[in-house]
Amino acid sequence: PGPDSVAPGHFDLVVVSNRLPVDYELDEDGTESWRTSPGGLVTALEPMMRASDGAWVGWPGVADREFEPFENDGISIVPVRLSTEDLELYYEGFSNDTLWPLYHDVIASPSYHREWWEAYVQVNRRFATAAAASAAPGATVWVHDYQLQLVPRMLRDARPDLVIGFFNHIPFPPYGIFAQLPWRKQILDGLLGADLIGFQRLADAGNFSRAVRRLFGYSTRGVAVDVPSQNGQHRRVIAKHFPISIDAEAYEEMAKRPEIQERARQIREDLGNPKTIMLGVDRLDYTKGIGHRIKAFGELLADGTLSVEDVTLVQVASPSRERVATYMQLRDEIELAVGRVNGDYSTISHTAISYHHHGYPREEMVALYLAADVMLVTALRDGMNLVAKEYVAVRYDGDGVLVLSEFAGAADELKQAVLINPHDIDGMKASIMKAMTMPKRERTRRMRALRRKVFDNDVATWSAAFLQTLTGGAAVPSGVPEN
Ligand code: GDG
Repeated sequence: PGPDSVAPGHFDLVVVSNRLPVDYELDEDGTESWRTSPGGLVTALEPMMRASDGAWVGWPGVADREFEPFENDGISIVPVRLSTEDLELYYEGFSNDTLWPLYHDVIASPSYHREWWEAYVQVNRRFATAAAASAAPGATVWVHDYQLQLVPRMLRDARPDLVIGFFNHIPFPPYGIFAQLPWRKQILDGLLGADLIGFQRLADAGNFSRAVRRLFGYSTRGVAVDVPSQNGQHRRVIAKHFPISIDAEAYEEMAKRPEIQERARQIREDLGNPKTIMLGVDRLDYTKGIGHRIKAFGELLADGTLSVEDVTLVQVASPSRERVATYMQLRDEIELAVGRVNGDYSTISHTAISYHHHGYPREEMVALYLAADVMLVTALRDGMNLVAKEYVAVRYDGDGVLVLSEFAGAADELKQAVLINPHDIDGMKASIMKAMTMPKRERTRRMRALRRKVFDNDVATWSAAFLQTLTGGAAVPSGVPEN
């Protein structure tokens, strides 16, 4: 049956995201298994999913394989099939080479290809069909992120009985940039199928409402958008910001484990016990400003303000989207820059930049956060940036300085960080020095304020706020964790 004639399923809460919260694993001896990938979103939604008969619809991470729905850790998993070609056109193409750069202020130039768009429509339809077939009558469906912006409309057409929410994890661009998109109207119309559209920042919600006014002429008031329906009536859609967060307590708990603290000490020692350890943790992505950070650090070494005897920059650049050409180029650029700085300034005993193109276990990330005196988050544009919040959650010792780009959504909340404009290299150098030389009392005062922010709005608070707004409070699935 087509998506317009789907029989309802039996789940009261359906989460839809490109990637499922489980990874498919195939051992050398051919044994197949599923491993839960412990993201913040899963942690936040798990209790509600368990309490309210929830299902998660998404792609299991292997191409060209059909899997039957199954249960994992009390959550029903509904796998959506993606072919190798879908991955090339819908995922690497339209999602990561059209929408990603467009929504991040065209830091890289977006490619517009009609075949990519067609695949995006087709794959969105597949997700919508799977969600519609899973949702019970009147169920709540929560769709996530830029890969699935057409799903809300497709779902509403197939199942007008559903309550539909959408959350955009990345920025929503200003109209002057969004307007480049050849399919801008279809995307807005897709999103407007939802009852609630969530964004990271107030500015993102504003950009969205402005685009709706410009392209459709619908009237908007505050967070409300009135979408005309056939009979001269309006359907009210809410577009509002809900800044995402992390499971702050879980990070703090890990930071307090003796073996992780021992590992942090070990890291410092292995780096030669420098006076200051600076840290960057990012997916290797052009939005993260890794090159700008290395330039500032290199200049501080070049002009003698810093010496490798005293300072080391640890940069974790986890592998990302390695089949997209822009990302291959970026890797070459970053590794050339790192090699130059290390070639010029490292000594046999002291490395200027300890660079790691690896993904690490979460425990190792926490040990790194603990070991770092200064955390550098220098994104050119970022929806939120969870790394900034993780660093803060880990520093229960009240020490450590967060240097944070104004262009990360996190800067709207984390105002007691040392805020920087990463495009201003001199300004960034001055801020790095300020962070390095900040008196203990000021470090503690700022960290305490930052921690309050992160613990007051953790990921459970975030998801509860979104779902309560979506369902008007009443129909919120029971078991919403209290904070
Ligand atoms: C998107 C938006 C928004 C990184 N390397 C390793 C590792 N990580 C973890 C971090 C953090 C996560 O990955 C990255 O989250 P960010 O928020 O920093 O950035 P994006 O991946 O771009 O996420 C972003 C987010 O969605 C949520 O809405 O904040 O703006 O772009 O948790 O710790 N984790 C492990 N090993 C690594 O090597 N274990």
